[in-house]
Amino acid sequence: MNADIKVYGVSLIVVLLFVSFILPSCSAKSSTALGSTWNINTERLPNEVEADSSVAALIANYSLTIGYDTANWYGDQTTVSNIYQAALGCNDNGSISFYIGHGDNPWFWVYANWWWYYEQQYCIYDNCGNSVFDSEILSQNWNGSWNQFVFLWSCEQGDTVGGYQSGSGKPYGMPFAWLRTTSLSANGYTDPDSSGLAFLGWHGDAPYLTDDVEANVEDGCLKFLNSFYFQALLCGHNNSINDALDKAAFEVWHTDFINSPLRHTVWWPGYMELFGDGNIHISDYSPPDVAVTNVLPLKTAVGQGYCMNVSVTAANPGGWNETFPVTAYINEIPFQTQFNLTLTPGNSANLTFTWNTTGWSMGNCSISAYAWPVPDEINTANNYCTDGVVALTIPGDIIGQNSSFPDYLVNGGDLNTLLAAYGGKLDGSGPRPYNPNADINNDGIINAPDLNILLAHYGQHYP
Ligand SMILES: [Ca+2]
Ligand SMILES: [Ca+2]
Ligand SMILES: [Ca+2]
Repeated sequence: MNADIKVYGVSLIVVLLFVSFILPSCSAKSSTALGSTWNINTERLPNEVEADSSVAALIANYSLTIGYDTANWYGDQTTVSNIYQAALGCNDNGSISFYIGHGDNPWFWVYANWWWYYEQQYCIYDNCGNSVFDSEILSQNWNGSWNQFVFLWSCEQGDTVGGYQSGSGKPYGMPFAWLRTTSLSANGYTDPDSSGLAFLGWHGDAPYLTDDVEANVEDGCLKFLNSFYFQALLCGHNNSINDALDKAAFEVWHTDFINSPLRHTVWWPGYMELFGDGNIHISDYSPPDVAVTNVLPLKTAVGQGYCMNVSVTAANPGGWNETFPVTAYINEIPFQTQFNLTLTPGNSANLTFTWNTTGWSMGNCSISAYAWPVPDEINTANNYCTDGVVALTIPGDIIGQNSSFPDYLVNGGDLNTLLAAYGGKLDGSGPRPYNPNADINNDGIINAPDLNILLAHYGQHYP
């Protein structure tokens, strides 16, 4: 009796440990990344295991970031039982699974209904090389929940959705085994069904990630997978599976998925197949992201010692409320920072910066602005924006002889330009159109003070 209680107690603890590892919360989806190192041709491809392992780690990282219950079972932990767990979606509805390793589709003689049938089944392998067949996965207790999205990077596992053998009636096919349905669109990319489920696999041979399926791109498949999961998981709010396939293919091979080497068989005999519904999103996550989308100097000429305004558009294309500083630069030297700009997701704001040119040297200047990165921001390429060249020149030089751009000379052309704008107001209420260059003292109106400044410098030039 005591022994029974102990055994029961130990197994309860084991069950609790197991459950708490897999299921910290009942509602969360699970993400599993598996990979078998068995029989990888490391003589020819010495970096393959490292590449495969890095993809599993990357998927696990992204999955954690977006709130999946995550297990990275690459290598040793790609056991038969963990493959079953992954194929069950760890009992979490809407889960995702990834496996990389060898796959096969052997034929068997099967005796059923008083007859022998020659039938094909599909299998992948655990880390020791033990096969795990479609029919074995299907014989597990499913418990009523399963995966939403499965990606098996293995030979042959995308040959067919599967179903029941016409002879023996035995179930077959990995999409069937992992998604528990046989009614998946055979082309989930161009003809997505509305099942809410998707399966990616290889029809025929799958390349190693460090094989080059196209001449000019080294490790293209590795780069593709990295990019695909980045788009599908970390930017999943904006990207369906189809979007992620296209964006990843574009990043690696500069074409969409359907025209990429994953589908075009010039270099590689196999091709990738998407079954089911390419329109699903496997994540609703948008990473934190801030940006400067526009920089607009409001003049092309500013007289030395006077001020000019720069309009900067800052944006929040990410998925979170953000508060961040924006700095404006002349010739990459900061001249003003605005702190505590707060933007909600998808919104932008126009900021006005004022550059006081006192103490700056004359010459053509570039204008730029920078949104300081927020925590966990990934895309910092859009944080910096530069646009426009401004002449820091003699006060009164507002136009060139043969060009609208100032020429560092104050003469009749400048005077005429100012007079043509005389009375113009920034708010548009003046009798003449407002010419920002002619508003030398930057007070919003072109009038006597501006004219007097010009006249005081009339005839001057630089150098
Ligand atoms: Ca950014
Ligand atoms: Ca001039
Ligand atoms: Ca003025």
